[in-house]
Amino acid sequence: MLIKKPGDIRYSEVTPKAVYFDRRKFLAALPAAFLAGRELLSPSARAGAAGKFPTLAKSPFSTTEKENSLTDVAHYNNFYEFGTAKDEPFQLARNFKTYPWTVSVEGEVAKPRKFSIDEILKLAPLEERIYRHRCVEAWSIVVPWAGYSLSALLAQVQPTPKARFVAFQSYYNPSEMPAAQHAGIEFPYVEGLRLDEAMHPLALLCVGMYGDALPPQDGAPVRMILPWKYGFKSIKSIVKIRLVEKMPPNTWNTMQPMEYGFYSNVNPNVDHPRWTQSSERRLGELRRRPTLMFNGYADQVASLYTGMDLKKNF
Ligand SMILES: Nc1nc2c(c(=O)[nH]1)N[C@H]1C(S)=C(S)[C@@H](COP(=O)(O)O)O[C@H]1N2
Ligand SMILES: [Mo]
Repeated sequence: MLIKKPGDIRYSEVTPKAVYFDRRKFLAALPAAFLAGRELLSPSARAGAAGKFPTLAKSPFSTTEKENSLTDVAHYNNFYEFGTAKDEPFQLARNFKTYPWTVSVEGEVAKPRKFSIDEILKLAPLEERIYRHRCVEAWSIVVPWAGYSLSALLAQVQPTPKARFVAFQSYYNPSEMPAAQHAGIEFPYVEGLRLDEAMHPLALLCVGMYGDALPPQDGAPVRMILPWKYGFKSIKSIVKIRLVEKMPPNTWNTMQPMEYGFYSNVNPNVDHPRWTQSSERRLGELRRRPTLMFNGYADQVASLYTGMDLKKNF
């Protein structure tokens, strides 16, 4: 490791990529004097360095499939606020300030309230959930996420009988996210779920991956992971969750309604108008593998959609 003049160097420049993304190893390798100069770390790295997760319960929902590497997952992202190329978010989100952070949970609830990220971290025991996650663009990843079921957060605010959907909103600040204006979609990024989907135990309120806080480009400090739906439903860097009566808008459906629906359940039998959804490429592999109904989570979630025409409700 090359450390000459700490004042002149950036966090990312002193370490090879693999180490840069493994803060435990990174911090262990640092001399104490250097650690004292933590101003060198990006704000989110500072927050993350203090907040790694020592004990994560293993989740029965985890797949036993081979995990992708942290380096792969953290260098290949969709986060249009920080650019549309897959390798842009990792560079452009580097200084994204994700601490302190507040999520407002409001709307059709008996007890609306704002949660600080520290409160969110303590609300329920954090679990490690190794999920398959599939982008609508037909690449997929297997990631050990950290979090707990969104239902634990929703229980805190007590949805009223009128609440039938959940609307999510991402953070947006054009001055922190200058690349967003070239993305071709509207911000803030919004998403939605039916209340029963949001309450399903698989719906993960996610605060970490690979045993540590989320890197900014993966949606720090808190995002959704919905493993049976295409990746764009898994909204990043959430600031607002609103319980509502009517189906809320979701960004990609608003932009291209013929191409992206509200439900967006992974479905190998319903192609995207411009490409097949019947197969996918796991990040780091060349071969294509068949895509499974509900991304392989049919046993758990198919009953949510009983009686629905999934070709119409794509
Ligand atoms: N706010 C926001 N959330 C977002 C996106 C985005 O552009 N902005 N992209 C979505 C898409 S298309 C995918 S595939 C996943 C990617 O998550 P990852 O980069 O952690 O793999 O995030 C989703 N969440
Ligand atoms: Mo995606």
